[in-house]
Amino acid sequence: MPHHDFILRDDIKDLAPDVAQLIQREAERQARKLIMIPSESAAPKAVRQALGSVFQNIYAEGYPPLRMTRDDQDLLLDQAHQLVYYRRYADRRFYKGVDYVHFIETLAQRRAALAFATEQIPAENITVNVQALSGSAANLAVYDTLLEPGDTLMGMDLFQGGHLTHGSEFNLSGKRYQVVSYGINPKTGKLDYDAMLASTLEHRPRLIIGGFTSYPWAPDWARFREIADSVGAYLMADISHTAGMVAAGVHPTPVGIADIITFTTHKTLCGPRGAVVMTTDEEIGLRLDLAVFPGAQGGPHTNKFAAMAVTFKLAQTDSFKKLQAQIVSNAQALADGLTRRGLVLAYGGTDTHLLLRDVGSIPTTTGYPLRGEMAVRILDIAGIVANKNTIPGDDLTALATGVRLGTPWLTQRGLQEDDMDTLAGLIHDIVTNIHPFAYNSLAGILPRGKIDLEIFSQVKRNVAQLAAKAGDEYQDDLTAYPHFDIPPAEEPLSAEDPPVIFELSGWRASHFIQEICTGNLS
Ligand code: DSN
Repeated sequence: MPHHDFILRDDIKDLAPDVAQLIQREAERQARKLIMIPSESAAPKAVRQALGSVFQNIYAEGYPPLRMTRDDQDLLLDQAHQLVYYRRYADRRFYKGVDYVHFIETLAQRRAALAFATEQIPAENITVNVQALSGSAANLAVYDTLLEPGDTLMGMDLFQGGHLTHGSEFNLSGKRYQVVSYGINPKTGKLDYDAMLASTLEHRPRLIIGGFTSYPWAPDWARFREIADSVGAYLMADISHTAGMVAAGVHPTPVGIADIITFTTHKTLCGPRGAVVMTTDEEIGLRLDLAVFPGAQGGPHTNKFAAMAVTFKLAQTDSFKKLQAQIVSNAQALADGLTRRGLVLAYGGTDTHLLLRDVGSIPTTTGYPLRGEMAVRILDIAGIVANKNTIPGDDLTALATGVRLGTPWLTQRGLQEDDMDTLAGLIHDIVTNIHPFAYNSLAGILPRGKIDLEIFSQVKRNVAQLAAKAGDEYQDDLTAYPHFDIPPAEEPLSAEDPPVIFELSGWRASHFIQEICTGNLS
């Protein structure tokens, strides 16, 4: 082998053992913890093989031939037929060497259309773009297609479940366009369509965005359409969170109702990190293509096309449909388990893959309120991974009082309704036993929380058991402290046990004591 060749062929374990080890640790973390971030899922091995394939090496600025984007799957895969065109005619790519990229991109597009086609809207009527690098880029490209700077767009209030790109002041969407938000009716916990209509008539947005990141109820797409039509607005559906459930037919589809649909492919779809934009309006589709490339980005990630072509094939299988139905049943079982134990859910429940616990409503012994951040930090150390989230009533992200929980990943690992009930018990044991307090640091007053070690250790052991029961492809040896630390069950301390004495000195001793003790000893 020529000397210079080593770098192409050697294994990551030899070339960068530190990186290989971190990958192995992350794989172990994913196996040993119960991941309940609703926007995360495990991409199947076949999807990751496609992502790691040699398509990664290729630039393909431009688009595949329009002709191929209209061919059905059989003709698309007739390689001899397609290569004749490739060799004979110029196409819409800026670089050559894209013989097989044409196949893989159009296959991803066609399979995406097949996965989302309905009885009324066949795949050939759906135009698909798979190039946007991720969901935010896809949404911004849609705005660039349909709006002029300064136009008004309407989206769900960020504090009630909207996404950053639906008009947050910190995002380009909120800086470039006028933003009007809609929200829920606090009495019902559900989206207030009447108020949305009134606001639409008043502000006359040019674009209405339906779709949410942390609102747990299914949208009424026909109602969204009616409201958009009342002022001639475009309707965009951002179904990033629910795309897997939509493809499986267990969640309402906006296909045939919305003018344009965006979604990421790595959430309930369980595919690569990427995004799709779909429309049944071919003219909008062509303009959207230009807004993505060259409007917003250069070369697409062609390895992602390969991973999407695998993902959308899997999304049409019966086992994927069963998985998505089970994700929803599991979320409902979790919601029931939490409510039965007296915990309050923001929005009152769920009919999707996610729910929000209102931790601010939990009575505490210290007089300080429990915040989402404290709850999710302690849950994470116990082995349950979730994120803090604003819920209706919150007005500061940092002090969010919601905890967002989702069931996609655990359902992929085979957990079912009875496991969700066990999990509800473990979550309950953690969040109802946190003692919030305020830590007077040099940076100011910081909200913190403490929990009794016995309760915490017991939950951690039970989480480890549940994670071991759940399926996973992780095969390597299990690591111990400092990476993973499962406390052994210990005999409780008895009066005969010798006391342990700590001697503390120094100017920060009182800070330290205040930090480690629930009582005010300082
Ligand atoms: N960050 C995603 C989520 O977790 O919902 C949305 O982009």
